[in-house]
Amino acid sequence: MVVIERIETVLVDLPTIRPHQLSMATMNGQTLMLLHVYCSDGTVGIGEGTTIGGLAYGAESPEGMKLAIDTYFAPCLAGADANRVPALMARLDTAIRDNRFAKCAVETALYDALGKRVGLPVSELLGGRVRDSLPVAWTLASGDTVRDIEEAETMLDKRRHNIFKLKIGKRSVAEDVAHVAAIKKALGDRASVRVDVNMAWSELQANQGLPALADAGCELVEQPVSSAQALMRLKGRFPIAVMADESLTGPRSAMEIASQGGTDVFAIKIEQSGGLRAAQQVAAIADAAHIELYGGTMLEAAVSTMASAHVFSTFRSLQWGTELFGPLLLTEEILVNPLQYQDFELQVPSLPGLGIELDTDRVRHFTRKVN
Ligand code: MUC
Ligand code: MG
Repeated sequence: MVVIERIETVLVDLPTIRPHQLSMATMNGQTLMLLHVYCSDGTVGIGEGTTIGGLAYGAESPEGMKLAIDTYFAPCLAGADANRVPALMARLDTAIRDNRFAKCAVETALYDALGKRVGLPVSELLGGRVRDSLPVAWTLASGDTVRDIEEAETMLDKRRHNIFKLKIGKRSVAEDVAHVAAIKKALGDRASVRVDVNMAWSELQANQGLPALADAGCELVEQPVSSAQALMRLKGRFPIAVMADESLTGPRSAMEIASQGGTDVFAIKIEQSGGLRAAQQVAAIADAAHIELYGGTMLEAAVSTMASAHVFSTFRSLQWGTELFGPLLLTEEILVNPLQYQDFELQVPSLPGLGIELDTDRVRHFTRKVN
């Protein structure tokens, strides 16, 4: 039997290429909680836990995940059969409540190790991929309309992105709508424009903002309000797709939303779902309820971005593409071979496990010294 011998975690701090402005936080850097799972056959799996703006997005932080894994997850998994990933996750679910992001990091590492052991990519362990590359949106969030337009033009020229998500919700509804309209006017039919309000609007503001956004040529609005009930009330009211993000916290919430009126689209995130298989379950619920799919990000670096890519590659429908651009927002490369972004898509590797290798020197260089 191959058993889990030990689990090690580190915090890695990486700068962003520019300040990234969201309604609830401005990010100048990203902190990754990277973990290694060492197995008795010599295989080593890697996983990542990342959040947005520390605790600005949710109840877990990279520092908290490290503490939880070192103190509670690692003893719970030591000595267990490393091949039985669903059984290991069930064991964690019994022993540890919530901690969805940390669980996702652990499950990622367990599947990476299993894939390396049996010579299969994670996507095949998850039932099999239906695509080898994924469309990738870019987020315009410099806080400045002219700079955002320049950034979008550069991305179009490089053929890296032609879908743009604009972060709004920090300014007034009228100012935000003017910002979106200016960008859509500059880009025209060459690009699709969407917005993410990150829950900043009241239902009244959303009722004012959505029709104006639709008029401006914006095709989708992500989580304009915090209440799932209000989100569902907005669906179908204006000619703009309504997408759930923060309201989706795994299969149970997906089931509740799907059965109570639903939204047009689900932004599925592996960490927010509580893991790779949980994200697939959210996708299955969406499919059954005729809710369209989008592959979301927690602005993760390469490890969790690739774990997400393997999961999303198994989705039969992926009507709105993905936003797996996280590594491109960081100034530093932490892989031996960078992820492949070309012709508006991210390639999903077909090597065993996640199909990536960490550059250990660079990871060590950016590892926080006092953990
Ligand atoms: C979110 O709320 O979707 C995704 C892209 C981005 O810039 O921020 C994230 C978080
Ligand atoms: Mg969002």
